[in-house]
Amino acid sequence: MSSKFTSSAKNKSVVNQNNPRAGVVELPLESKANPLAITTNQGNGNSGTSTRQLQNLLEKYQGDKQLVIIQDFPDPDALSSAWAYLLIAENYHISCDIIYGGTLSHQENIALVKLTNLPAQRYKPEELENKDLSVYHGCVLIDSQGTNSQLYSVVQRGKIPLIAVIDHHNKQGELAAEFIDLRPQTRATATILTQYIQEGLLDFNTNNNQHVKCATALMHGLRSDTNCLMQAQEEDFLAAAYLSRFYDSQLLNAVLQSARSRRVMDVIERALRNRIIKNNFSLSGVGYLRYDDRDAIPQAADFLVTEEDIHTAVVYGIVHDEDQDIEIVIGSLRTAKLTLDPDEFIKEAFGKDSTGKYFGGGRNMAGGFEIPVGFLGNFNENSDYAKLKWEVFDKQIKQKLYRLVHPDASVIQTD
Ligand SMILES: [Mn+2]
Repeated sequence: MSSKFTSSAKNKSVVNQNNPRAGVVELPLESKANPLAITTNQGNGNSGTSTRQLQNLLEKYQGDKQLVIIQDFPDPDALSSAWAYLLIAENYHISCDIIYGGTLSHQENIALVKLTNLPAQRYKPEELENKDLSVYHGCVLIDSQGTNSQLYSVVQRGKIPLIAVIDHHNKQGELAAEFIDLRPQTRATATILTQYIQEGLLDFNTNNNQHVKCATALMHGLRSDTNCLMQAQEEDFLAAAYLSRFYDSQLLNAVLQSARSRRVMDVIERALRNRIIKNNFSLSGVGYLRYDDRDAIPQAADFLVTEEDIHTAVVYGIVHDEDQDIEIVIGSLRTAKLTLDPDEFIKEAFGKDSTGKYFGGGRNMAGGFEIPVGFLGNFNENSDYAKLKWEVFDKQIKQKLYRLVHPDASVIQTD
């Protein structure tokens, strides 16, 4: 959101007087300038009209395929709003591809995309140029008016009609789109998309994982464009209040822990991909890690335990300590189950070493273990050997955990 509009709701009318480009004053001018436009929302908090007009548009284009373009360096508001549009459009049997021309540079954005599986694809302009665009019946600009996207001109040259523009930035120039919903005094595009959903374009449902993740993304987008709601206005708070019924606060928290490096994110991604779920336990081996990244293991466990119907997560990997040139299996347990004592669980699962010392233990809600790889350590330049070694440790740890998680199951059949 532009810094011009940092006023509170109280002095909104002052903004309108001082800046004719903002709010209701602009409406008649814009309508004239855009004879093609179905609507230009005045952003006065009553979005019902534009919601109905968007609905008509979506009904008209049922079965189509659309390109959703967001800015080259997408922020959470753009990413989440584009995703919400995609889900709404899907509801009307319109399939969308979300594209951007630059990179995801901020940790939080990488986190948002990876942790929610947000379906946005990066295209270099020349790549898009070589792509067959004729499969798309139209394009849509979200949280953008095309000026901050290298891809928009490629799409224009490809003669893909601009169907809709949904944005909260000041008007950047003339746009000939069938549906234009520009609301310069709305703090976040996520607020606009949330209003569409709330007004019936999509039936958000907490049992739908995608909806929960999208609501979480929208909450993040809304927060990040309003400086953690400190610059939010009534409509943003109302949108946030609505999203609060569906979003996953722990997932949002995971996204917000943005100090994590890219490699840490990769470990979390591996943990997500490799997880095995048994009796409400989520178990995941992440393979080899650099010593600097060992903290990724507890972070991954923190994240896995946030999954629906999971009360306990265990994540482990082989960490290489370059300084001492040793390898150690490091694992973390996180639990939300009050009756599970992590200390007892870890001690029971892994027992003691030859000197009588436990391999690990725990505290309230959390535990960890460290098992030296010892004689089998290193020599990982031989990838077959490294792979075999990981498989042995992975299997051994799983067997030990399965005894407690699923007492009847046996990992290795000996007959
Ligand atoms: Mn925005």
